[in-house]
Amino acid sequence: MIDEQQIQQAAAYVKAAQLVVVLTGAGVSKESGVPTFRDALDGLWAQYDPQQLATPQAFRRNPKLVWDWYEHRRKQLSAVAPNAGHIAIAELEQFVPQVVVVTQNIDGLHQRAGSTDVILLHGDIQHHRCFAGCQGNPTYIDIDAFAWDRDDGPPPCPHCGAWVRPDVVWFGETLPLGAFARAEDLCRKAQVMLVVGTSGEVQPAASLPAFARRHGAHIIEVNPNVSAITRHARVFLQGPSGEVLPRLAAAARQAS
Ligand code: BJW
Repeated sequence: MIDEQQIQQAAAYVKAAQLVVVLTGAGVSKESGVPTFRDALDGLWAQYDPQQLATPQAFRRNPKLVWDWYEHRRKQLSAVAPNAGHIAIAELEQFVPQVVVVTQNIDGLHQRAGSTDVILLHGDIQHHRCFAGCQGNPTYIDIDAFAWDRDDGPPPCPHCGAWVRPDVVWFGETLPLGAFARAEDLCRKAQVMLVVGTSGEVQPAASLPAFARRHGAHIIEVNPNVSAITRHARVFLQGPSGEVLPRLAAAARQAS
């Protein structure tokens, strides 16, 4: 149980800030019904390890398997909605001069909740591109613009015939051009970084809280569990983000 004093302390930092960077991970979407990255897979997918599927090597080895996993997750996402945590983050924009969400999530829920400035570090599951980057990297492909047998796995790229892949960042791949550089630049300037629902295990996103702290930001973490980020946190609000963030946003709104 988080005591009110911690919420008030975090709210005072938020209220005093000109720029708040909100770094999010899979935990922020947990209460929408989206499993976190390290949750065990269920149903047909229970035998697979997500860390083994989210790689270019896995896609090269078995494009249909990896494609079907993303199709399964896209279907899951069509049935979920932003939760109170996403909505509270979007509401911060009403009383903080600048709020930028830097998310590792590919689910689009921050945008759907109304956050207006969202940096996608790991891409977007709704978009697709050519695996070979044949017209320059990335070569985006609209998979609804042509027909193919959806039971066969990924379609061929209409330009070059290579596989089409989801526009996400797999292990060993570099982050989208400009996204990480902008996130780092904002971390240099932010007075507060709110870190929500990430294990802090995956680089380079995991390096951002320590970087922001070195540049003077107060780190506020929201997570039901201790993470690799907790040691950097000035305030650790230990609990699910769908409960903690509305309390934090309400306290910051009152204070302003
Ligand atoms: C709640 C909650 C509730 C629960 N409320 N919270 C330096 C050192 C060591 C390794 C590396 C390094 N630099 C690079 C690497 C390699 C690698 C890496 O980091 N590996 C580690 C595993 C060690 N990184 C990369 O390869 C990156 N690329 C790169 O660095 O390029 C340069 C380079 C190239 C070549 C060689 C070397 C360098 C790319 C990383 C891409 C990650 N992609 C994925 C998949 C995206 C697509 C998909 O979803 O399928 O992104 S992996 C996966 O992890 C996904 C996530 O965005 C990411 C982070 O996970 P996240 O969000 O933290 O989720 P979880 O599940 O780990 O944690 C959930 C948290 O929520 C927990 O803390 C819970 O407690 C909490 N929670 N309920 C709030 N209700």
